[in-house]
Amino acid sequence: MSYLHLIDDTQKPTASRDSFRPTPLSLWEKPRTRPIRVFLSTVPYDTMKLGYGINTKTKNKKKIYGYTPPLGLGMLARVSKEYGAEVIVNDAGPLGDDYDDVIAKAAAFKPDIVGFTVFTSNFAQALESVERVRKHPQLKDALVLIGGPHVYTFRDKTLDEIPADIAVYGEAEVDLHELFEYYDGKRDALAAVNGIFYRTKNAIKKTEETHSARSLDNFGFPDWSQYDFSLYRNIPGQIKRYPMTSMITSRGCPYRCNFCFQAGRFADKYRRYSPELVINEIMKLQADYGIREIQFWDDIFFINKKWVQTFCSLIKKNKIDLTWSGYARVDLVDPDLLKMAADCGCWNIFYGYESGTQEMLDFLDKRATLEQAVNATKWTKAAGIGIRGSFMVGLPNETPEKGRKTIEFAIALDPDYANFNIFFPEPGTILYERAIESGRLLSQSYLGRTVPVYLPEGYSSPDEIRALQQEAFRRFYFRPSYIMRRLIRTRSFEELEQYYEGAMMLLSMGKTKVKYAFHTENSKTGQESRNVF
Ligand code: B12
Ligand code: SF4
Repeated sequence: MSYLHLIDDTQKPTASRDSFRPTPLSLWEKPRTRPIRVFLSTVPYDTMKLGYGINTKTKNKKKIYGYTPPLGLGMLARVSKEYGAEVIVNDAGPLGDDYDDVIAKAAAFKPDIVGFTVFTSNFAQALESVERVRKHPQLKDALVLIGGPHVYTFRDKTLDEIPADIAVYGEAEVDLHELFEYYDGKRDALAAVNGIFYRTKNAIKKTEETHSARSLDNFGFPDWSQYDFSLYRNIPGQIKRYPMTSMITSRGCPYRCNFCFQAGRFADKYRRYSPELVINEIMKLQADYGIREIQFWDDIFFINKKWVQTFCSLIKKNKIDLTWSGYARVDLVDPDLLKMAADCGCWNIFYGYESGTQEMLDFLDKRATLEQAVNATKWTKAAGIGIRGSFMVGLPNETPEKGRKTIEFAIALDPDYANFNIFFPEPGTILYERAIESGRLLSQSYLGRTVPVYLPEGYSSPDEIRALQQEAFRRFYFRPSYIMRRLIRTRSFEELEQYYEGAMMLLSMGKTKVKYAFHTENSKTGQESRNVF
């Protein structure tokens, strides 16, 4: 592809080099006449529609739900500013940006570097975004970076598929700083910038890993000034008070559930900020932005009792008025811990229950029991904390009968909200490898998460899985006792509106008709299929 920047890391950069110099040339000016300009963006992607198959258009107006601030880009903005660069974070989803909007904003900023986050789910949108940057006359010289979960997994292949210059394949704080140093001549060659794949004349080259190199306390927190907090409204029922933000107090997960990206081959090493630093940051967020609620996105917020105890005691000591929620494992909570959390503002916990049969939990290497799920649920309710539960249907080895056991278990546990996800074999995980080997991946694979992409032996068709998911939502949410309870507990018009919209969203799920075929080598071109459903 002729529009790609080919980088020759064997030569020191000089302004006289033409075809292989990294662009833009302004980055090489010595002394630099202006700071490096960095435009960081998420790609246009309607999370609710494409991620959950939910139509968010209610009462003839589109409401934007399902977004929280892109913390990764905020971290990179912080690194950029600390280096002296000028930076903008553009969160396309909640802004309602389409490609033209993103590209117009980028062009207006005249960036030297344009960076996009790529998820596997939004690969197509990332590809389109990068291609448009390449074609835009005012952006064609910008260096294009990509990073995020998709790059963690697909590594050098991402540069085969997306015409970016550099792919950062892990967490990027250190790598971006090193890239800036390279432009300032403090690093001899791109080969000395760790954690990246980059193009040379003949090949895509990889540099050393920086993965999980530093303690999180040294990284600091995102540049919060990049976010317009009024934009962020997560799914109805997930947030109690606004303005809200999300926050991460740890990275990685020490567990190895075989379906989970966090346990995948390229997952980060587990690390956590100190509770004192987190509390400090929360107080700053409240003083500067009036934040009233935090959704902790840690894979397991309640992983270490001592950490949570210190965190809670600091909330009390500093009289912080905060409501918050986080993820927990059913085997890691106890009544004391839950009471303490409730007492310092925790109003909701998210449990990954996954399945209603022990056989499936063991198969998933979840290392938790149904009994622990029952106890954790009982204790959480007793502490006065609400529960969101996540379940999966359409798992390998599952049959519709076992799937129904999951529905019945969810109803018996009776959390406040339950999500029934169709199993998605996440690239980089053990179950993904097995799904490939089994030949039961469907050719709709990466178009979205709203349809089955894997057909277990026990199901006759993908539509049977979708029907089971629908049945799960219907049986769980449209129970008269559930509806009554929700209505009785409703305290404000805003809550009522959220429940109404949540119900409308559920009713709009799964309306699209999809044609499937088993995935084969040629499926991408649509030329071959063994069995069409
Ligand atoms: C918060 C979150 C969300 C939020 C906000 C997303 C956002 N814009 O950041 C919301 C709710 C919108 C969301 C939605 C979805 N999410 Co999500 N989400 C997360 C979560 C819990 C935390 C992300 C985070 O903030 N991490 C902390 C920051 C500091 O790390 P980071 O984002 O990875 O960023 C670092 C690096 O990746 C890299 N990097 C990131 N971007 C860029 C860009 C450039 C240019 C460079 C150089 C580097 C770089 O540098 C950053 C700093 O080190 C992760 C799980 C996790 N623990 O990471 C899942 C996760 C990222 N989500 C996931 C999924 C599947 C989804 C959905 C598809 C779910 C759905 N059914 O719709 C949607 C898709 C949304 C989309 N736009 O495509 C998967 C992604 C798997 C994959 N391979 O793509 C994850 C890993 C969860 C999981 N275990 O499976 N998500
Ligand atoms: S499912 Fe939860 S506990 Fe298991 S690896 Fe993923 S984040 Fe960790």
